Amino acid sequence: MSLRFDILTTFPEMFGYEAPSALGLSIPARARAAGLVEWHATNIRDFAENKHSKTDDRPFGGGPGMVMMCQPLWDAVAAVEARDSRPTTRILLTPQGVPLTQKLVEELAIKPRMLLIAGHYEGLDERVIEKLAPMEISLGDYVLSGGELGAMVLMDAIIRKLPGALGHEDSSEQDSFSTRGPDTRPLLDCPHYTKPREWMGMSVPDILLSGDHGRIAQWRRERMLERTKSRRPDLLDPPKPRA
Ligand code: 9D3
Repeated sequence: MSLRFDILTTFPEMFGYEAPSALGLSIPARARAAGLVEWHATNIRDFAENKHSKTDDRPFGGGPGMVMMCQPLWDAVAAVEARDSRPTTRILLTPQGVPLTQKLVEELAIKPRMLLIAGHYEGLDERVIEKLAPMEISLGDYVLSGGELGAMVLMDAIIRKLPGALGHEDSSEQDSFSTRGPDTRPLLDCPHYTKPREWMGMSVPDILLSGDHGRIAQWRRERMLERTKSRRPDLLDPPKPRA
């Protein structure tokens, strides 16, 4: 059975199946057309039981911004989870979450069903987080306007790991960040070239035209190490002892 994502958001239009949604093109669109994945965006607002279908309110204790109320989200989760018999892995996109890594993507890519919660406010009322007990995932240390783009990034990364999602089955194994050195740590990718052989006075490294696949593989490996050393030395550092 195919993977099912449900997204809870106050901006469901961001997840449209056709362009301009980022998921309406490229690999996610192909995977969906092939029946490998489906996604359904649901408006949390449809579940608000107050007069103006409000989903947020001012924070107790004062301060800027709005806080997402418990009731609409709680009822939205219950309704959406009942639409399919498979249990969901609940995920909240939040700056307070664990940073998304390829390792986490690969762990999630084997789940049958995920419920992604994207907030667009200062945050959710802590009590509904406690009750829902979702995994909390962050995209990294910068500020987004809301969790929706985070949800799409996560979905994209997961979808391309599904068996059959890529044209050639080995290409996701070759990714930067799943490419393993002899010591099992990931390396950055090497440079790539295509036609023409000469462009604006710049030529392609001779070795790539040599036909010697052994030496080409060795050259690529060296470039990967060199780039990783200069751009991402952190990837070559010995793993830090856990706190
Ligand atoms: C004043 C504190 N702000 C936190 C840095 C408030 C705040 C800003 C932006 C709370 C939420 C948001 C919206 N961001 C997300 O929902 C979000 C996010 C992000 O901002 N950065 C990285 N990953 C993520 S996942 C969801």
